[in-house]
Amino acid sequence: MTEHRITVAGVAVDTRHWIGGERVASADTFTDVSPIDGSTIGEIARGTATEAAAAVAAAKAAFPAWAATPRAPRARILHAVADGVEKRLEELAIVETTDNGALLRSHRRGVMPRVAHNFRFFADWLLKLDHEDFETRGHTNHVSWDPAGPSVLITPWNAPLMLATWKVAPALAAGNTVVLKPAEWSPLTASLLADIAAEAGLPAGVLNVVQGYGAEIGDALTSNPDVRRISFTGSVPTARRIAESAAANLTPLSLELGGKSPLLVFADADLDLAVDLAVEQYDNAGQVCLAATRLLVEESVAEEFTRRFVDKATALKQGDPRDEATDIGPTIHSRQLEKIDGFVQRALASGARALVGGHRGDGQYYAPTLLTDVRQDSEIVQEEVFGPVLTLQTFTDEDEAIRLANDTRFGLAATVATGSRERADRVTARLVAGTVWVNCFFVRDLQAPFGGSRLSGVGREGGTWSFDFYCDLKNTVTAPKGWEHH
Ligand code: TXE
Repeated sequence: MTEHRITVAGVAVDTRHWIGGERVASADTFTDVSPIDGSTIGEIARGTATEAAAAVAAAKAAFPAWAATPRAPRARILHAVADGVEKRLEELAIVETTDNGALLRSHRRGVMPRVAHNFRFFADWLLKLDHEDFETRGHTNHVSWDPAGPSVLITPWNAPLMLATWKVAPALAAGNTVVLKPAEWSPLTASLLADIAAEAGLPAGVLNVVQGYGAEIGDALTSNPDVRRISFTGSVPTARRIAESAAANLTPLSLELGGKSPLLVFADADLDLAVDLAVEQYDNAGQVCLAATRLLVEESVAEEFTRRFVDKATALKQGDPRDEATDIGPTIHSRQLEKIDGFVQRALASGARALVGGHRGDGQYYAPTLLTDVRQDSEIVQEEVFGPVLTLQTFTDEDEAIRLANDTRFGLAATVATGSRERADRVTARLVAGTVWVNCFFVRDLQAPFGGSRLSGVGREGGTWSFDFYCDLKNTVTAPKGWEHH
């Protein structure tokens, strides 16, 4: 018999789906493995079309009451979810690290506090969501945000709970009900979120969680005609499949996909800062959609930049992500490791040179890598690796820097290191990217629109943009006074 409750680093996790306020098993399971040492964590309910349909039905049934719940109590419940996240922060952090291998210290101090903040932010935003009425020839226009309906949220493994709650929090705040499908490589914290939400008083069916392989359960979720919104973070090929599946019902999509973002280092930059920004790209073993994986450095400072970068990168400590001193943990899965190494070995075979790394480490670890002598049209420069692999190219002037920076199919982010305000203004205006950072990286305010251009995505998440996505906007036009019956 399958054990439905497992203990992960001392924390009890239910491995079943969460549908309509109840734990539901599947006939089959899949094995969840820890990237830290390849050990088996447990057997997780493996969802099929049956559970997908049940979860959407539960979300549909719960929708009218949740949508009709006034804003203030809705916001109060979301704050209570945030309280629950904060109360169980240590547990969430250690379970996430065990499941996806990202650093425990980041989960403790950065990621999980932000998970709580995601709920607080959208709860507060809900309370001030407003558009001033305006007049048209004496008629009043009133804009309202009507909850759209059951929303399917499909999320990846690189920052499981963080990315899930970027979607769950605004969707719930907007008055929608949710079916969350976490990635099969890191399903555990979504199950804990279901517990926390229930304890916080979220009514049954408002948040549902189904687990399983995307290929087996995904289509049943995304093609369901009762689903009113689909929000997805993941890969481009999967996004295409979801778009095809959603096409029958023209279900609106929000797609946050990969990137191949540049870091432009100009000769007038503070070089130590630029090197720090570059080394930071190895965070989470490079498994970050925003990572600036293409270092573009002005030729006159390239040698010095490289020297300082190599010093810093080789001093990084790779190892157990639960150890506070560790800088880089393992890659998520043996398949991801193979994929990363495939990219690197093909690049080396076609003439690239490794200035740092260029090979696997022990187990599921990949050595932080910097490749140079790479061609702009080569695979390693054009395709997302999603591992600790950076490329280094040089440029001689601003035009060339911008041409190289914009010359991929992606447009998620870009970072500029320069000491000149005028240059920063000129360059940022010409970069194709959803987010541009100047002399900084990863600063993200939930008020700001977040998303990508080109193959990096469709739509924006954050602040008002999230509410616009999860709602059906309605404009009510009322004739001038004088028509009311008394
Ligand atoms: O992603 P998938 P994978 C990129 C990164 C990485 C590559 C592959 O380059 O190397 O994608 O990762 C679900 N219908 N990013 O294969 O398949 C799946 O179960 C519905 C960038 O893990 O896109 C999971 O929950 N859903 C990215 C989610 O999609 C389906 C983060 C993401 O998995 C489905 C992750 C289907 N047919 C990977 N097939 C980023 N933007 O940050 C799969 N899924």
